[in-house]
Amino acid sequence: MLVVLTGGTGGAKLIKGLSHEVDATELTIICNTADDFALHGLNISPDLDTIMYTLAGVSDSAKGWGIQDDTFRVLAQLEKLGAEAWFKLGDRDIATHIIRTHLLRAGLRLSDVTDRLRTHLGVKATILPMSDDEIETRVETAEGEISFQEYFVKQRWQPEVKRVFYAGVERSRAAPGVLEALCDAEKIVVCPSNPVTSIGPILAIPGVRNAITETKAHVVGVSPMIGESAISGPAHKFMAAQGMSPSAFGVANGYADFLDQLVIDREDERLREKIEALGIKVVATSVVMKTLDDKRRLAGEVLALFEK
Ligand code: GDP
Ligand code: FO1
Repeated sequence: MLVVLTGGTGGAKLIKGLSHEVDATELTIICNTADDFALHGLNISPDLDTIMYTLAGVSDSAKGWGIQDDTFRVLAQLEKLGAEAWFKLGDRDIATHIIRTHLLRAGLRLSDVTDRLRTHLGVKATILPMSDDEIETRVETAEGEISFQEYFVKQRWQPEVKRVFYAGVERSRAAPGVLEALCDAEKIVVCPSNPVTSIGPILAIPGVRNAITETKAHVVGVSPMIGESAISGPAHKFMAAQGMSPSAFGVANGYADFLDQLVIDREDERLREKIEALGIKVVATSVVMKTLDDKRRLAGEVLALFEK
């Protein structure tokens, strides 16, 4: 059993590669839901959908989110009717949010809804939301506190980040199957996802960090950083705001209690010694994934680490 911890866009790239290298039924994906929010009365789970669309082969891989070749006619009409249009919901994507909202209102848990949606899309891998409870990443900026999507999409991650917290996490519970998957896993991959806003919320759920620290599984991480910057997006800003070094070393330090190995970029080779001093073995390769070949190659290299 291979268990993967992920956010949305960066994690999806490696998961795409992994899905070509392992039997999908062997794959359990634990996905961040702290970016979830409601808009136009709809429950939107961007990371779950990115992973689900990726595995279904319908994702827009150029944008990293949404459905390929989607149209935006509903959004145009919403805007005409005075609704907010900063979050670009595609017409086909909206169908997912309508069904999710309907089923949640009917009393189903997010984990049940996710399982139903992925089955309809023909996805064989198990996709588990990290929790069925509401947990929301809140970003404190100089201008006040905002949601993650307001920071990331509406404000294009420009405001200075002072602090990040996960509202609701203390009283949350891991979704059914999450702790069991971590305890029973032979192999765990921590995707090159944002350590603060994607992996951070998963680890903050009571019991999760302990499960991944105590598991007998071999735990391998992939760095989302090269030098002092994220490969894409604002992870370095979030890491700095949380007092972490914005680098592969910062990632290693943040995961030091459970990580056995970290895959870093060759450009970060100089960090090897410092990371290995934390008790984490380092593998340096190219961690940039542009093409499907890149994704498969990196996934193959990660999987090979479990065989050694
Ligand atoms: P989000 O939920 O959309 O933010 O998705 P993730 O947290 O899963 O991914 C965001 C992270 O992916 C960013 O910190 C990026 O640096 C990282 N990332 C994006 N593309 C790549 C890539 O090609 N290789 C690696 N190693 N990391 C990447
Ligand atoms: N990201 C954007 O930068 N702009 C968008 O308009 C946008 C729309 C969108 C619609 C559905 C969806 O599932 C994701 C979407 N994203 C958009 C992705 C965005 O939510 C982030 O990449 C993730 O939340 C980060 O985890």
